[in-house]
Amino acid sequence: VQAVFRSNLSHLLELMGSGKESLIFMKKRTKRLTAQWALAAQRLARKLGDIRRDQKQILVHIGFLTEESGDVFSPRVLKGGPLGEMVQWADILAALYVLGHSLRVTVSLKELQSNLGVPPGRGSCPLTMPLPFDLIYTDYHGLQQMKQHMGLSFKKYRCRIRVIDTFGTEPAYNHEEYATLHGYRTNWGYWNLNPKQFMTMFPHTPDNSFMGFVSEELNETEKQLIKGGKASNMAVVYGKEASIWKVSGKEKFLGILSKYMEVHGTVYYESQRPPEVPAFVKNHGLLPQPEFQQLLRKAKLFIGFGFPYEGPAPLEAIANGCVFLQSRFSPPHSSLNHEFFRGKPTSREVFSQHPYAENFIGKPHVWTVDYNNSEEFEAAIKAIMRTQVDPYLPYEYTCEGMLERIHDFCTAPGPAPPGTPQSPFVVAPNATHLEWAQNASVAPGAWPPTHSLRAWLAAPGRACTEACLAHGLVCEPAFFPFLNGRDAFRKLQVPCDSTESEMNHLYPAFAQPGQECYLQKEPLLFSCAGSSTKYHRLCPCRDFRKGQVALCQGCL
Ligand code: U2F
Repeated sequence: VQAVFRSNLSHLLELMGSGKESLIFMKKRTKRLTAQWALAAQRLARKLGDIRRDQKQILVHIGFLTEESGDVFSPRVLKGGPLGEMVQWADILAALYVLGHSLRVTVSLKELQSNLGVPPGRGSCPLTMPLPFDLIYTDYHGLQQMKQHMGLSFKKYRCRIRVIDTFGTEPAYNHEEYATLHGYRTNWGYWNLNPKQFMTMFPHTPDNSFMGFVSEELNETEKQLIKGGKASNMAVVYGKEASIWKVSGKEKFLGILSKYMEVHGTVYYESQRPPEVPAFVKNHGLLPQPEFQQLLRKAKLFIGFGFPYEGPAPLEAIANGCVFLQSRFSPPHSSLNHEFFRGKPTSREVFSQHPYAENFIGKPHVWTVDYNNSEEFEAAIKAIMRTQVDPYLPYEYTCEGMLERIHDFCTAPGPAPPGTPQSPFVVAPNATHLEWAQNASVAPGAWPPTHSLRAWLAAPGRACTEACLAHGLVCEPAFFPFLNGRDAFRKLQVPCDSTESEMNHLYPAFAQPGQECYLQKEPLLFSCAGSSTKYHRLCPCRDFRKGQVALCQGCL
């Protein structure tokens, strides 16, 4: 069956079920964004022309909302608890539905079992039975439940699973044997999936897929209206839960801020002002999403206190014409030194509250400063008050951008099979850089197209994620197989005295002392993330579209 774009979301709202506060929040959001989704669908349809798209049977099992995994989120929806995950799931559902796929949505173990055809109450089903879905979107909780209740089918069909994983899972943590042997085993990880099956909220590492979410897009008239209506001395604090306001040094930097601006908050409270919120702050209490947006439209500044990490709110603030001010983390936070990230299957270092805002948006919309340095902080406030900024939303966070990206995931044939034979390279004048020969014979339909491959030998201690970015490119793990051979080393003029093939998430790589070259033995361990001062890593990079980093320039 061919997939047809949909613009009426009322059936989706029915599919989403009801009862839980989290579902109510998600449905309100979907309803509010219907017109935006419809418009985006129209635009993408025009762009794609008459490309044939197959309708997929998709199960969406939202594990963290099931009672069986504790559902700690739903009771906190109206109390300042996290909403980012619900924002994202609402948008995933909307995107898949608008693309014309056939959806089932489950938020309990019972519903999951009945959709999978597992007899309830019998625990796991020992037999492999046909799976009536082409794809299953779930999260780590859902994955656990499926493993417990699908029996052998779980293994058989696991390539159909997509795991929504906010902060990402690096290959070293995903590979069971490797994680166990080398200390990368965590409570979440080692599922031996293809790392691309994990889908993140922001484009953290290209080892995973970038799912994202959306923020409301403004038309020109609205943008002008907002610019005209800004109160230049109004700041809103990022933090809907009182605990976020317990931050050291707050008196000092909030004191400076309040000299220049009126400080507003949207902190949840029961009957009286939480003691963490100073008296000079005008607290509106937790606001419903549309009212929160209205507040952002009036404000000049949205200021973060360091937590929550990587949420949707800063993008909304910037889309509504605010400047986002956040603290720089030095040293960076990671699973090695911070409670929040401890046990998460990633060693990514987070250099500020919102690295995406810092690196992909930046000034004049985003200022990242040291809050302990009063001069730097005060100078930033003064500069921000002087600058005029336009509302800005990166394309990848618009409805159209999200549809375009997911459409691509659904249709792309996936990474080239490991062990693809070596293909011709051209050596760039600078011998540390290879270009894929334009006329190289490659598998038809391979994605991303191999002509976008650029290979670099990274400096010691540098991860491929960074090495590629330093050249204005992104690391593309699908291209690792093309670099994993003697041929690639030779073309890069790397003098290998010996070559060994081993399991190591940093390989292919070159070690200077001893002139040894190392190849990757285990395709699941190809990883853009990770570095060691011992190795020059061999990095596959590709170009990307500005505002849609998941896609390369010539690949739609
Ligand atoms: C992030 O979770 P949060 O949900 O805490 O992220 P936020 O950026 O604070 O906000 C999410 C939404 O809350 C809305 C706002 C955002 O879309 O419009 N909101 C609101 O409705 N009313 C208000 O008064 C204020 C905000 C992240 F998303 C999660 O994945 C992480 O688990 C969590 C911890 O790092 O951070």
